[in-house]
Amino acid sequence: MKVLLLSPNTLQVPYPVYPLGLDYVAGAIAAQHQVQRYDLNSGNLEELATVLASWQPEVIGLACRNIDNTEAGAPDYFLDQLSQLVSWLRGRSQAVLVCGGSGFTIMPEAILALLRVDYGIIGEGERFSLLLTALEQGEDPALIPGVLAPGAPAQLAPPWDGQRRRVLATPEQRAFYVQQGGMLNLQSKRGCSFRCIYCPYPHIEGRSHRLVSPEEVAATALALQQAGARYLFFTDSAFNSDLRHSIKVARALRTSRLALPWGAFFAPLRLARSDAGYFKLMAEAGCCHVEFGTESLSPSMLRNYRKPFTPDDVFAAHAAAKAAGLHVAHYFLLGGPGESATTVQQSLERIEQLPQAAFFFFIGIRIYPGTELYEIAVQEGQISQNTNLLQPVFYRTNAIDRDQIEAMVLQQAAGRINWLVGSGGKTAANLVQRMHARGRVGPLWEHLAR
Ligand code: B12
Ligand code: SF4
Repeated sequence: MKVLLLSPNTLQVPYPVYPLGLDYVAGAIAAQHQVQRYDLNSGNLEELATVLASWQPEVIGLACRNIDNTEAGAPDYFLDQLSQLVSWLRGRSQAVLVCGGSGFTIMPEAILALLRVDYGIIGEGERFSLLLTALEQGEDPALIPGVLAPGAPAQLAPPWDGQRRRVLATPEQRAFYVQQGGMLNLQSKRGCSFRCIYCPYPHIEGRSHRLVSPEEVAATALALQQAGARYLFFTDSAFNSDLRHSIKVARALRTSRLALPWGAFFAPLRLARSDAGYFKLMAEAGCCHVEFGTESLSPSMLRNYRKPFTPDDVFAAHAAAKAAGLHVAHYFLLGGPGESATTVQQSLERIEQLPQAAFFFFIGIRIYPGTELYEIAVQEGQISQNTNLLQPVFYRTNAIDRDQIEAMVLQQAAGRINWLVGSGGKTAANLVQRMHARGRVGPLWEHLAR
C-alpha cells in the first residue's frame, strides 16, 4: 500500500519540534509498503496537493501532537485547524485517514469524532503496521486493540512489546530543524511510574517504564549527530524517573564519541548519598540543560500534587546541577487543589533561593480525563462527566483565582527576565528564532538565567 505520513504541526512556540513520533510509525511499516513523509514545517499545502495528486496515497497517517497550548493566560487551540486540514485532504484524496499521536491519545473518541477521520490509533503508533495488514486483507481494523473507528467502543491496548525502530525523515525535511536551532530528539525510555494528580503522561506512554538499552540510546544519539543534529533533546516524560537507567544511559553517552550537547526534563528527586555525583555524570555525558518539573515549593502543594519530592529535594537537586555547571530551568504549575495566597507566596519566596536559573510559571492546570484532578473537579462540581474537555478547561481553586496568582508572580518577578509566565509565548519564541537564525543551538533559555 502507498502510505503518506503527515506532520501538520507548525507551532513555533517555544521552537519548532521535530516530529519524532512519525519516525517510529515509519519504522514500524513493513517493507512491502511504500512510505512517504510530509512535514508542513518544511513544506506547504500547494506542494502537498501535488504529492496527493501525483502519488495518490491509499492511507494517510495524520499526527495530532497538540490539542492546545495548555496556557490559561494566553490560550491557543489547534484542533479547528486540524479539522480544516482533514476537509482539505478529503477534497483531494480518497485515502483512508488514520490519526494518532500524544494529543490524540489523551481524548481519542472526541478527537476522532471531531476530525471525522476513518481510524485512530490510541497510544503507540507502532500498531499502524497491524492496521495496514488488516486493511490489505479486508479485515476490520477496529478489531485490533488500540485501533479506534467511528462508533466502535475504544479498546485500550497494552504497551507495544514488539520492535521499536526509527526511520528518520528525509535530509530535506530534517534540514528545517537542523538549520533552526539544530535540535533533533530521542527517547531513552517510554512511560512514567509516578502518579502526579494532573498529569496525562502515564496515560499517553504507560505507567511502566519500557527502557531502551543504553547502548542503543548512544547509537541513536550518534546517528542523529551524523544526520546533522547540533543539539539533542530527550523527550522522556522524566529522564531520571528510573535513576539507575539514566545513569547507565549517561555512561553510555560518555563513552560514545557523541560531541553534541543535550537537554531533558528531570524530576528534582532526592539523591542517595551514593548518587552525589549524578549531575556531574550528566555533564560529562554532554547534558547541558536541565529542565526541572518542580511545580511548587509549598510542601502542602507538592503533597497535594503527589509529587515524589519535597522543597528540600528541589534545593539539593538545583545545587547539584549548578555545581556540575549545568543550565537549570524550573517549571511551576500554580493553581491546583489547595492553592491559596499563602502557598503561592511560599513558592515565590523560596524561588529566591534558586540562583542562576530560568523560571516558567504555568498558572491554571488543564483538566485531562483519566487523571485524579479530573475526579476531583467532577466531585467539586467544576465539570461533569459530559463536559467537553477538548476546549481546555482549567481547574479553579476557591481560595485564589488565576489573575490574583499571576499578579503575585509578576510582583515577585519585579521585571526580572528569567521569570516567564507560560512558555514566554510568541515574544520569547521570536527571540529564540532570531538566535537560531544566527546559528545558536538548543532551547536557549540559559540566556535568561539570572
Ligand atoms: C518532550 C515534549 C516537549 C518538548 C519537545 C522537545 C523536542 N525537541 O522534542 C518541548 C518542551 C519543547 C515541548 C513543547 C510543547 N509541548 Co510538549 N511534550 C513533550 C512530551 C513530554 C513528549 C513528546 C514526545 O516527543 N514523545 C516521544 C514520541 C516518540 O512519542 P509521540 O510523539 O507520542 O509518538 C508516539 C505516539 O503518540 C504515536 N504517534 C505519534 N504520531 C503519530 C501519527 C500517527 C499517524 C499515528 C498512527 C501514531 C502517532 O506513535 C509514536 C510512537 O509510539 C509530551 C508528553 C508525552 N509524554 O507524550 C508533551 C506534549 C506533547 N506537549 C504538549 C504541549 C501542549 C506542548 C506545548 C504547546 C507547550 C507550550 N505551551 O509551549 C509546546 C508545543 C511545541 C511544538 N512546537 O509543538 C502536550 C500536548 C497535549 C495538549 N494539551 O495539546 C503534551 C502531551 C503534554 C501535556 N501537557 O499533556 N514538549
Ligand atoms: S513525574 Fe512528570 S511525567 Fe511523571 S507523572 Fe509526574 S508530572 Fe507526569
